[in-house]
Amino acid sequence: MTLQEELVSLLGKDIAEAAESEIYEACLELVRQRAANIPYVQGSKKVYYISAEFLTGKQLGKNLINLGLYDEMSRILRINGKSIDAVENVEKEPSLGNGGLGRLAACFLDSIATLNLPGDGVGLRYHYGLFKQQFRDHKQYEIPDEWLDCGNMLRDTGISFPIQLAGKVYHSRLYDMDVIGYKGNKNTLHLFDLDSVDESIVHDGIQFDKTNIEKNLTLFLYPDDSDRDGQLLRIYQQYFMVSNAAQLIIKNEKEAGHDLHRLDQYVAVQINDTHPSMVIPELIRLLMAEGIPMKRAADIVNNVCAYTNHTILAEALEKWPLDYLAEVVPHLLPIIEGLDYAAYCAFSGNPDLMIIDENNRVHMAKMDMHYSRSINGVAALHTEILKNQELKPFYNVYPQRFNNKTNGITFRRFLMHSNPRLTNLIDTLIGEGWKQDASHLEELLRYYNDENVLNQLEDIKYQNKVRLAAYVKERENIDIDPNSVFDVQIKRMHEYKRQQMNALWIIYKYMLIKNGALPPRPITVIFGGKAAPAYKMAKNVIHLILCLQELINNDPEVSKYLRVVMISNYNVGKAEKIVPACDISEQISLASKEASGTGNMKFMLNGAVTLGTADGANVEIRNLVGNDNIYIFGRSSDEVIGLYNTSSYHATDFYYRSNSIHKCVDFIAGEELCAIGDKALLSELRDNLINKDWFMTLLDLESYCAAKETALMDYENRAWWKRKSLVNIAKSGFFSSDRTIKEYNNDIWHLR
Ligand code: 26Q
Repeated sequence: MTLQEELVSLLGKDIAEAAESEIYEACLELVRQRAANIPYVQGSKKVYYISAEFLTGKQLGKNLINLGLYDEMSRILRINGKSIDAVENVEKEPSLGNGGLGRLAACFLDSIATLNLPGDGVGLRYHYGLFKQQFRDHKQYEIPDEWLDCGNMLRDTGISFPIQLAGKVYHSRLYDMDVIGYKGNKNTLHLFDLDSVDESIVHDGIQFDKTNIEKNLTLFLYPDDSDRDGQLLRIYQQYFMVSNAAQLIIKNEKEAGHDLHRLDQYVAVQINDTHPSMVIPELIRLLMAEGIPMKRAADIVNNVCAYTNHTILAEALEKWPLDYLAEVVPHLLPIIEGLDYAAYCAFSGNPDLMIIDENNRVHMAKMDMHYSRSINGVAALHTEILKNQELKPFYNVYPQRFNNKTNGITFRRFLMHSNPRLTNLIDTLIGEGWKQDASHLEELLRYYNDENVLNQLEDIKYQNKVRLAAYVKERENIDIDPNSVFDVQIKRMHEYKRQQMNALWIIYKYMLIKNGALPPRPITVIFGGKAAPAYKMAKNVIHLILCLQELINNDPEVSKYLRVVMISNYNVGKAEKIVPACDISEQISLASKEASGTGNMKFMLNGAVTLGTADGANVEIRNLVGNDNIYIFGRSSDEVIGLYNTSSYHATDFYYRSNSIHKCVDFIAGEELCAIGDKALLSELRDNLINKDWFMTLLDLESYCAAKETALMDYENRAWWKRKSLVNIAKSGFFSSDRTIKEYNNDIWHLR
C-alpha cells in the first residue's frame, strides 16, 4: 500500500472529504502502526532520564519527520486540498514543562533514540500542564491547560506500582509514549498517574484544594508552592515520581535476571535538577528490601546516579524541612539521616557538606552530589561558576565528579520542522548529512561570498517574517511589517532574564522618535513568555510591556517606526513559528544568572544574530562565530559576582547619575502609561528598579542601548548582515543535542 492508500483506508473516506480532525486521528493511527514495527533500542545498559518536566511539544509532525514520512504526507494532503499545518494544529500541545529544563529533557529523548542508545524518560502524567496564559486589561490571567481530552500518543500499559504516601498505599498507573528516533529505533517516555485524580476539583482559574492528595496528586505541573500545602504537594509529587521510577528499574532488572549488586553495569540514572533527588534514598531502600545492606546499597546507587544542575539561583535550590519529609515519606527518613551521618563522618562534620543543615532542612543538591558519580553544569561558564563559587566545597572534595555538558537542541524540530524553507536550501547546498551529523553545517561557509546564496537566505528570512506577521495578525490582531527588523525576546518572564531592560530600551527609543530621531527602518519588538502565577514582579513586567504595546502601536507618529507585540500563551509551537522569523535574538540575562539558555541556540540555527551578555551558552556562541557575528555587551560574570559579594551595586547611583536612565525609569509610572494601565503596579515596578533592582538592570542599560544601536545600524549594511546570518547557521552544529548526548554517553553513562 502507498502512504496515500494507507491513509485513505484508515480514514474510510477520501482525504478531500475528511475533516482535519479526522485526518489527524488517521495520521495518529498511522504513526502508531509504523512505530509498532520499529524495534526498541537494544543494549546491555540503559539510562533512565528522570525529570519532573518533559516539554515535548506536539508529537505528530515530529514523528512524521523522524519516520521519514513528513514530506510525502504533506504532498498527499496538499494535492487533496488540505494543509499539513492545519492537521498538525488539531493536536493539543502537551505543556508538561515550564521552560528550558523541560524542553531540554524532550530534546535529549529525541537524540538518545536517534543515536540508537537505550534510554527512557520517566516523569508524571499531569492532567493539566503549565497554565494557559490570557491577557485582559493588560494583565496575565491563568486558565487550566487541558491536553488529555483529545487524541494523544499515550498508551495505558496496565502496569502499576504500590506507592506509600504519608503511611497510606496508593496504586499508580503507567502510561507510555513512544520516542521515535530520526531514522532510528525507538525508546519510551514513561509517565505515571493516579486513577483517583479528579479534574472537577479545579475552580476559579487554576485553584484547587491542595490538601486532597488522592484527587490532586498529578493534577497540575508544579502547583504554586508559596505556602505549606503547596510545598507538601510538591514533595508528594516528587516522591510519587521517583518511587515509580525506582520500582520500574528494579522490576526491569529482575526480569532481565541481572544481579542487583551490579546495577551500575546495567543502569544509569540521570537526575534532572533536584526535583527527582529522592530517587537516591528510594533506590537504596528498595535494594535494602532485596537484602542488600545499607552501606553496600548506597555504594551501588552512588555508581548508578548522575546529577545535572540547571541553576545557581538560590531560590530554585530545593531545601525541604525535615518534618515535611517526615510527614510525606517517613519511611525515607532513616535513610536520609543515615546518608547525612555518613557525610558527617567522612568530612568531620563540615557544615558546608552536610545534607541536613542546622535548621533541619534537607538540601537535595547536596544529597545528589554525595551520591552521584557525576555532577554536571549545562554550559562551560555555568560549570566554572559551580566549581569556583556555588558548589565549591563539593568541588574541593569531589573534583573528578564535576564535568560540563553544554546544552543542545534537536535540529529535527527546530530547523527541519519549523523552517522547511531553510532546510531545503541547506539540503541543496550541502546535502542531507547534517541531519544526522550537524557539524556538516560548517560546509555552508563555502558560500560566504556567494551573492546568490546570501540572497536566498535573505529571501527565506523574509518569507518567514511574512508567515509570522500573518499569524500575529490572526491571533493577536496586530499589524506588523515584515520589512521591519524583528527583534525577539521569548522565554519565561523572570527578573534575571531582564525583559524589563528591553522595555526600558523601547521607552528610550519611543522618546527619541518623539524627538525626531528616526530609525533608518522600522523596528518590531516581539515578546512572549509566561510569569509564574505568584511572581508579582514578573507579572508587573508583562503589564508594562502590554501597556507599551497599547501606547506605541496606537501612536500614529511612533508606530511607523516602532511596534511592540507581546504574543500570548508562548509555548513550543509558537516558538517554532517565531524563531525562524527573528533577525535579532535577545539574550540579555544578567551575566552569571542564565545557566545556559537554549533559545539562544534555536535562533542562531535559524540565522538570527545574538544581542546578549557574556552569560551561559552565549559565551560559547561568541567563541564559535567570533565577535563580528554577535553583539555582546554588559558586565562580565566575574564583575557581577564581585558586585554581589561586596554588596556594592546600588541602582540609585545609576538612576541619579544619568539623565536618560532617570527619564526612562520614570516613564514607567508616568502619565502616558498610567492612563492605560494600573498605576499601582507600574509604580511598584518603577520603585523596585530604583530601590532594589536585584538583577542589575540599570547597571547594563546604557551598554545595552549602545549595542542595540550598533546592531540596528549594521542591519542596514545588508551584505554584511547576511554573512553574519550565514556564519551563525554554519557554526551552530555544536549545539545539536546529538552532540550533547554523545558527550553524556562517553563521559557519564557508557551505554553499550
Ligand atoms: C524549584 C523549587 C520549587 C518550585 C519550583 C522549582 C523549579 C521549577 C522549575 C526550579 C527550576 C525550574 C526550571 C528551571 C529551568 O528551566 N532552568 C533552565 O534550564 C535550562 C536547561 O538546562 C537552561 O538552559 C536555563 O539556563 C535554565 O534557566
